[in-house]
Amino acid sequence: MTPGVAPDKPKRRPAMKSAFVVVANRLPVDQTTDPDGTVRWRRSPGGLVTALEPVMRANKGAWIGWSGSSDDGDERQEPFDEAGMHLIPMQLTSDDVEEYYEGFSNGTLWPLYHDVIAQPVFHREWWDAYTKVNERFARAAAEVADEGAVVWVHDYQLQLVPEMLRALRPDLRIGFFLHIPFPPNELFARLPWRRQILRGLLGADLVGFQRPGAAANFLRLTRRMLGHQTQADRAILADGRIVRAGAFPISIDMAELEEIARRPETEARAQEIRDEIGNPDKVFLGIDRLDYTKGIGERIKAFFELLNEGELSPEEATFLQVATPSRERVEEYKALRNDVELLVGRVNGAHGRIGRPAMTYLHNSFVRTELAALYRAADVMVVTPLRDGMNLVAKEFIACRYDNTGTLILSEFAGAADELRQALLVNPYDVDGLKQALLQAVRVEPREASRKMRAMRRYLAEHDVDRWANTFLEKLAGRPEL
Ligand code: GDG
Repeated sequence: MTPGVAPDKPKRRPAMKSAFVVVANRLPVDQTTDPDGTVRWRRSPGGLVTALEPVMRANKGAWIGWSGSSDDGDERQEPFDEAGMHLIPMQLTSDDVEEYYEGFSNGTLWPLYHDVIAQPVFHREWWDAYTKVNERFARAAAEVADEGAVVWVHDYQLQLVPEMLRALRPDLRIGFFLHIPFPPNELFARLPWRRQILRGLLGADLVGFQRPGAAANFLRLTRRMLGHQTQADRAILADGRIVRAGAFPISIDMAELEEIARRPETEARAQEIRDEIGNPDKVFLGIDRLDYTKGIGERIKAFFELLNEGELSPEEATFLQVATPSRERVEEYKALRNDVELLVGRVNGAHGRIGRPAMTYLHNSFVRTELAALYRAADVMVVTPLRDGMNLVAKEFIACRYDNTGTLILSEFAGAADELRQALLVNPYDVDGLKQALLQAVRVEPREASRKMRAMRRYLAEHDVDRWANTFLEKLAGRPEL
């Protein structure tokens, strides 16, 4: 069955049409409620919205996304304007949240696309909900897009939107960007709805991935599963339409973060953090969403073994791990939290002293200025995902090290490893290798560390998030030569 959508009666009529439309699972704003019950919107921090803001302003851009709240139909959220953008909130019911978001997106696709680190769960009801929610997003985009507009669809929650949208509005130029990895046939083939997903993506004119290997996986799968001809970076469909696929590694707003890092109050806070954790010689830092893809347990285990073996003492080095709460209602995430917290307890039970833990673990989220202070307070950033589309934390650390100090330990399974070649690259499954890297980072010659940091900063200054967005949009605008 083709998931093309029959034109539907518009449910609301936005006052304007946009030449540029972003479709993403979330809106770039968060809803907050004052004590008196007034609902407000606050722009959520993040590179994507910063990068797209100029394009949005220049094109009367519209952004379609879920507001983050679940609403079973009592109160409709109308489109509104904020920070130069026309925002169109999509309503999700609590069933949608359970089946489309927590279910198919985070219980099926997320583990499947991340090397099956956790077992993906396949439920037909979840797939039905995923299809229905994708249809609603596609209709909303079809309604707001001006004649010939550019529509940029984001991420794994919305992979059917390109095809559905093309069926409704063949005049549009449609781009899709996947923020997470795209798996090879050996894993992707398990998905009962594998062909539907591929067809969904092929509705776009350009499909962007973080790494070249992911784009190659996608093209190989379209050939193998759908029988399309492929040539270099493109698939040629039966009707002659060409779909391009390529790598567009996402980045960060380096200038903005560096500016925060350079503020005297950030430096003062960084010093305060070091004092509070007892001024050890070296500070290891991890900052991650609490997710099983991030390899948090592996890095703590490596640190624990170094302490157990007397290779490191808590006076020499301490570990600061921020684990931002994430997807807390999904079973796997509850189990992960228990595992990590048990391990932290063991480390501190064995090596802490009264008032002086061997490692500090914070299950909390922080404002950006505090994150910048943490990046400044650290000596060694430990980024060890078992699989990661890109990993922006690695890039943010580099942005904050304007004095060319600090060492980055980086998993070769993060997209960032393609670009940050001067990092200490590790296989996160290899605990001995991780231990060696931790020791090497503690003992590195300052001149050597500084040479590497300088090279990575030079690279990042040229490859920031603006360049990422512009490269993608320019490629999307260009007619593919035949
Ligand atoms: C997906 C892909 C890809 C973290 N804690 C706090 C906080 N953060 C911010 C970080 C960073 C972002 O969240 C996390 O980005 P990552 O890239 O590390 O990871 P995912 O969330 O898994 O993102 C990933 C990314 O999409 C972009 O394409 O790189 O591979 O999985 O910016 O700073 N921000 C605030 N408080 C916190 O406590 N304010």
